[in-house]
Amino acid sequence: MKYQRSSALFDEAYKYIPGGVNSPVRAFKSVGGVPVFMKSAKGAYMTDADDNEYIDYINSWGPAILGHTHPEVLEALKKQAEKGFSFGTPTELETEIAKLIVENVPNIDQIRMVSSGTEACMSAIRLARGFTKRDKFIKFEGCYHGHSDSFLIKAGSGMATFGNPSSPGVTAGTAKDTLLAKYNDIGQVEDLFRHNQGEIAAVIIEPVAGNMGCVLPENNFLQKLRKLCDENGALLIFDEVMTGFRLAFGGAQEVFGVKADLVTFGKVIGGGLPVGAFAGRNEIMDHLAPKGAVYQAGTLSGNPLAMRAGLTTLQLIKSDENFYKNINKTAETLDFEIGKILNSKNIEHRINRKGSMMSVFFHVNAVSNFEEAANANHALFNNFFHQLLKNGIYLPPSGYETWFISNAIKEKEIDRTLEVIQQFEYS
Ligand code: KE4
Repeated sequence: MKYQRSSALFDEAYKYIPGGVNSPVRAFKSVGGVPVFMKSAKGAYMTDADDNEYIDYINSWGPAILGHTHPEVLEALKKQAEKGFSFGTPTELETEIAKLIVENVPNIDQIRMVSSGTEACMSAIRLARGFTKRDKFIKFEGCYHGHSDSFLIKAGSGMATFGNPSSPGVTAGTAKDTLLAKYNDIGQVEDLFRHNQGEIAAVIIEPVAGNMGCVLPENNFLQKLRKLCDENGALLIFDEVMTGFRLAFGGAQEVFGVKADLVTFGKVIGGGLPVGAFAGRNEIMDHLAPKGAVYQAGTLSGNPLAMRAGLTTLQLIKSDENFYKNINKTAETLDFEIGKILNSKNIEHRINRKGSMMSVFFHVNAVSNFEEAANANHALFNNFFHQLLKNGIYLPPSGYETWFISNAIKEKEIDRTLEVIQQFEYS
């Protein structure tokens, strides 16, 4: 692989864009090396500025679940663009996609569109606070809900204390209302409710975590959170920015049979265009402006291009009765075959997978929370990442991220991926 163009482009970008990127994870800081600049993508493949081609396991961090530049989405987007890009007025299209989502995702009556997952999660917490008239909320170490201040918090010393800012610019006043617990540790959540009685507005969780690598709920963790929230008058918020319309058409609520009070979305529902959303039952959503007093707004919320790309994507998924069976089967095959290869090389590892989300952790045999994810051998992952990259396979550039399988990845791509993994010298 030649990277001259990417290298030159990175130097140029570095002059005008902080760190040369518009989102930190793209800078390859975790895996090292020069980030590859992509110029086009189609189906299962991306092409970089040096005309190298890659099998894509990021798929824009989830949105390209159909594969890149699906012809029917492209056609629909072209037609929509000819009618105008954004009006700042209500449009029928927004109702059409809202109706489709409300009719197919359990326990929601209304949905508000925004332009990112960050906006969706930030707004959901504000709405939960406005609805419950409480200030604090619980999140889990290793879960990421976007970059709004309340979420950029690391664990304080001891679980009864408050969180601490994990980024400059986040105030202690903000951090004090964010409580942290370990993913899959229901005892810590019980303790937080006990130490903060009547003060906790919500628990927000990635029902399948994808931001510490893929980590699954265990021992009915979600069901136990539901019970604790009911007992303490707190709302349960499922952050389904990743899992929404990826794990199933009804998302994680459908897969796990657990009712959330608010659900956030992003990624897939915009088909690759900027989008986010949050949804819930009427009793809660009616508190949102202009109907209620909880304010939230956005110039490009529900804009026609993102709505058309998202609606067409959802319609294509819904029309294919084998869609989830197929992408889940692809992930299952990769999981099984990669496991066979690593076992044959006596490489201790853990592959966590749910549906079409998966991660490979090296030199650990179980990963159920952030601490265990951090104990994996990330130096080895970084070598693994670069071995695949130089052989035309693009993984998420961090051992703390999740692979997103698209419906465009088929036997040919699986075989090539396994061939390269087989050849890797694990040192
Ligand atoms: P955005 O603001 O990036 O659209 O969404 C924030 C967000 C919220 N909730 C979950 C569960 C998420 O995974 C995300 C964003 N995911 C990351 C991937 N780890 C986006 C990639 C990036 O930050 O560039």
